Amino acid sequence: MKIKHASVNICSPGRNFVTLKIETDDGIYGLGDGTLNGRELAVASYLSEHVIPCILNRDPFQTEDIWQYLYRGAYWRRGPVTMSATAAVDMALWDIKGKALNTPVYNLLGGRSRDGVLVYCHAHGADIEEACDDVARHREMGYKAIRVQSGIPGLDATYGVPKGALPYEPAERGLPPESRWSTEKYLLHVPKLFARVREQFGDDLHLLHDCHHRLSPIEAARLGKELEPFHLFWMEDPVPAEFQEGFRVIREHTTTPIATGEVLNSIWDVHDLIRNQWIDYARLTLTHAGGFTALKKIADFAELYHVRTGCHGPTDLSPVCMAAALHFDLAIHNFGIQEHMPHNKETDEVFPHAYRFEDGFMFPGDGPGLGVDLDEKLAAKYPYQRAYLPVLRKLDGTLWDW
Ligand code: GCO
Ligand code: MG
Repeated sequence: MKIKHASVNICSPGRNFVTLKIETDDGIYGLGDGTLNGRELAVASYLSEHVIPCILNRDPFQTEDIWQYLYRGAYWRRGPVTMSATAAVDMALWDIKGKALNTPVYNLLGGRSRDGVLVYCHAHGADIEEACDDVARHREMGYKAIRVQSGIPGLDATYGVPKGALPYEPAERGLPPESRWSTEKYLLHVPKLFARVREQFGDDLHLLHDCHHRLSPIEAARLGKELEPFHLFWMEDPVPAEFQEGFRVIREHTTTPIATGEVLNSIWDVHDLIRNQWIDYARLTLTHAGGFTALKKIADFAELYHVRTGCHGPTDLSPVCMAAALHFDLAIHNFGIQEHMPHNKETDEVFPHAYRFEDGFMFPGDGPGLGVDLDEKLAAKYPYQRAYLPVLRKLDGTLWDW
């Protein structure tokens, strides 16, 4: 079997998605997600201009060699654009392998290691009251693990709390919107939020929280310590993730479990975090970290140090990535949890899929390959629209991490 043709689809059924379709000479095709929120066209052009010409006529079963060719062979390595493009190829090739062998991708990764994939959802509210109502709503839907974010008194906007009733993360059309931030106000508020949630919902729910890269190591240490009585499943991205040594300071002060990695894209970015046991959960995604071939190696390395996975699963990754993540999560031994933000109706229609949610768990489906498709006709009705994530400044105007 040979790769005969490959094309990049860019569509925007509510938000932008970059999908690679690889076709073989015997009629099988595979899909890969290369979406990088706010930088979509860079990946699309990296694929069309630099990657596709190099993979034509290759054997799609050679996932290891093709991955090495795109990583080592390019001389320039790592980085979110490169790794997302490489991931799109890798994902599509595993999809092809599964279809060619008539088996779900999880069987190629080691087979099922569990019955279903534990997922966490997002609950949020403008204040503690509203956040608790949203926790109750998600618990009713069956979720066993819930991330909780709330508005901060004295701040107009904060991460994780959408404007109005919108369920989605911001990626706004036009130029990046800006909002203001105060670490002091945030640190005073979050322990009150979790004290209230635990009081109302008891000990059974897994609770998570995302600091979204905004604290210094010692501030994060303080927060982790103050959250200990509420035994969180994890505290996410306490400090900017590229500062690996910063996690040592946090670790020295608190037993609150730490998760990071959604903005990282290679094993080298988490090497120190894992081997020093500074984190508990690695959140890299299949899309941004080079696909199955790369993430399996990261997970296997992490397993030695009792670090588990917690793949990023926002709506700015397409259902192709979600499907791929579920196969991965089902198969690897050191799976921790999977993030689940449901896509909107239009996205689900453009990407028909076999995966499903039931009673707090997700299941990838047992058909061949990844079990997800792309309706190209429908996708054409939703053309790309430039959109950006917000930019953050402190109250005095200093640029900060969003
Ligand atoms: C999460 C993430 C997202 C990111 C988004 C950026 O934990 O789900 O932090 O909310 O902000 O994916 O594109
Ligand atoms: Mg996050």
